[in-house]
Amino acid sequence: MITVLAGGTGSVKLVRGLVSQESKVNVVSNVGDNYWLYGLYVCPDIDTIVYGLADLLDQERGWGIKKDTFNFLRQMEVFGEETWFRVGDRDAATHLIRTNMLKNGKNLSDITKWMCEKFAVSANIIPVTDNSIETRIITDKGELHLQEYWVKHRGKDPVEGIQYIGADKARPNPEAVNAIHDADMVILAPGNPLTSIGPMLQIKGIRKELSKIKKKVVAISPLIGDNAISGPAAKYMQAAGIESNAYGLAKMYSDVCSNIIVDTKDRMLVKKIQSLDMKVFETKITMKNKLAEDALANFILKQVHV
Ligand code: FO1
Ligand code: CA
Ligand code: CA
Repeated sequence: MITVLAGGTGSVKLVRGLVSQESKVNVVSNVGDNYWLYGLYVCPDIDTIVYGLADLLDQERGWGIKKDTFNFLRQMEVFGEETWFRVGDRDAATHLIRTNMLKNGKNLSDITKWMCEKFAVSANIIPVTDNSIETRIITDKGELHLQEYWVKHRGKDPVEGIQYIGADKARPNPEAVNAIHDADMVILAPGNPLTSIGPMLQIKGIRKELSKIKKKVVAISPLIGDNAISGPAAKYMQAAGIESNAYGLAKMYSDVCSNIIVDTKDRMLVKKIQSLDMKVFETKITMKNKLAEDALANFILKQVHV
């Protein structure tokens, strides 16, 4: 049994590769990106994994449902609402039903389980906590919710820091703790280390459980050289005072993780990472197609012995 800690867009390809090769996969999902929109509770990372595993994900965008329509959003525009967050019609149904279930007293874990059944997803998707965590980006103009910074303002302002509101008080999902404890291997997906994996590591119970079994934890770098394969990871790492390369990542994860997979192009960082008492594995980490997703998943499952 393997357990993956995952964000959304940067993580879904690897999660899909792993699920195609391993029968029992737990996905512990970030909730720091979650966002209230028009009274609807949107959970981008959970939904990206669910849609990705259900083969419904719009792969080009990396979020939302493929071939979705946007009539609901256009009507909200007519009503004078802001429409920078592009919720599709089918996607909106997901948020609406989830919000209703929350209002009827169900917790996010149970709702996510129900959602997996409805979308015929076999992996066990576990929100890292049922409490609220909000990732906030601090800029020179003030603090913004991650979605406002990245989607509304297109990530253009310089970043001064990152905060996880609620993380220190959040109770880890007991099922997530067990999934980490019982796994033969725990994988930190190549999601954004600060906004996808970071919020989960900020929850004390999760961090503690990982540190106990760190010999079994394998991180996949989302960076090649000084740059992220996609998204703003490098910018956020620099803002947090972390070197934006595989070494900086390894150092950031060194309390919770003893193994890291880096791209073959980062060979020159291997010795330096090993000095952190970490095992380093080299392979091609970009996943441009299904073949590459499966190849990386296969490498992790067959070549990395923990
Ligand atoms: N990302 C965008 O860049 N623009 C959008 O309009 C957008 C809409 C959206 C709707 C539903 C959903 O689940 C995710 C969506 N995302 C969108 C992606 C999401 O905001 C990601 O969490 C962030 O891009 C940060 O990883
Ligand atoms: Ca995300
Ligand atoms: Ca076991």
